[in-house]
Amino acid sequence: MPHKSAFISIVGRPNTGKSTLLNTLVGKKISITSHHPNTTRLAIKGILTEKDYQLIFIDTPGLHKAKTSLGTTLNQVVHSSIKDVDIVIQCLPAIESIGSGDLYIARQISAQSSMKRICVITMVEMVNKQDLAKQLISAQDLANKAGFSWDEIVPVSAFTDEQIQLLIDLLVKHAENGPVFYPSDMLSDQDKLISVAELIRESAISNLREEVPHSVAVKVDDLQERPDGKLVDIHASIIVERDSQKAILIGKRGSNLKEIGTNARNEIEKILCRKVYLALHVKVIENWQKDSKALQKLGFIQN
Ligand SMILES: Nc1nc2c(ncn2[C@@H]2O[C@H](COP(=O)(O)OP(=O)(O)OP(=O)(O)O)[C@@H](O)[C@H]2O)c(=O)[nH]1
Ligand SMILES: [Mg+2]
Repeated sequence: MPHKSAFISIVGRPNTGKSTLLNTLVGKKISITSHHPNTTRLAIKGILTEKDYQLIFIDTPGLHKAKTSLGTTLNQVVHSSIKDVDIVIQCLPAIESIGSGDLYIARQISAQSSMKRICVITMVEMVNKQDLAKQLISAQDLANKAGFSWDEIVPVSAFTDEQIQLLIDLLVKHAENGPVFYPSDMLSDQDKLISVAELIRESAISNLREEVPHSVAVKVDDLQERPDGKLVDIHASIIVERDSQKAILIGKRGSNLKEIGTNARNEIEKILCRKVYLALHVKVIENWQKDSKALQKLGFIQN
């Protein structure tokens, strides 16, 4: 069989299970996830390599109505990630009705005529067969309204792995003959400093409520391996937008920050396969989400 490969963009509204799906498809945590919307802020590649094929998935931020410069930048990331891919997956959660946000996205992918369009109904272990059947019909209607028909509609659960292999098989079916783009042992193209920053952000947002997670950014200031090779020293800044958020993040006598640090350290040790010393510093950059200079400094906007 000739070798096949495809670049596959995963798009959808915020909180529709895109990053969890990517991690399940690749079999490793590549992209951070949370129950808060707008968790993903970068186009993150996850790579699945088998003998006969290589699938390169691109996780994207949830497309939403932008209220800040950050939101606008994130939406631009989505728009550019659906150009020049071979296949696009639109995620629609089984547990929510399909609405205008989904239609907006479907229309965007409708405009890209050359690629395959696959609808993935996520979180199917949460609904019964009847509700799933209704969602499948709504998904079909969505494509009709946007002016195309899906190449496949696949209901899956990233939690129970239900139909994940079927989805992979269908993606391979739609992939064209093509080369191996990345080394077979490479699961992601993510820079080590970014992966570490993302794990710290994941730990921080799982510890926080309501609007605060949106205000959190993380920057690794320094990462050094000790000469004996056994320990990695990491200094990182957690950035928030207001002093009140800084106080929440730190918590009573530093208890929250300590918990955030411990959880993040455990996850970082898994990816670096070393013991880690992690020092976290909390900084305030007033309204950084609305400040294009700050966005540039934090690496969201390339200059
Ligand atoms: N029950 C269930 N929950 C899921 C499944 N997949 C994802 N979730 C949950 O749905 C929430 C959102 O998942 P994410 O993967 O972060 O969603 P996302 O689409 O990447 O979100 P953004 O990055 O904010 O756009 C998290 O709480 C996940 O644990 C699933 O298959 N079943
Ligand atoms: Mg995500």
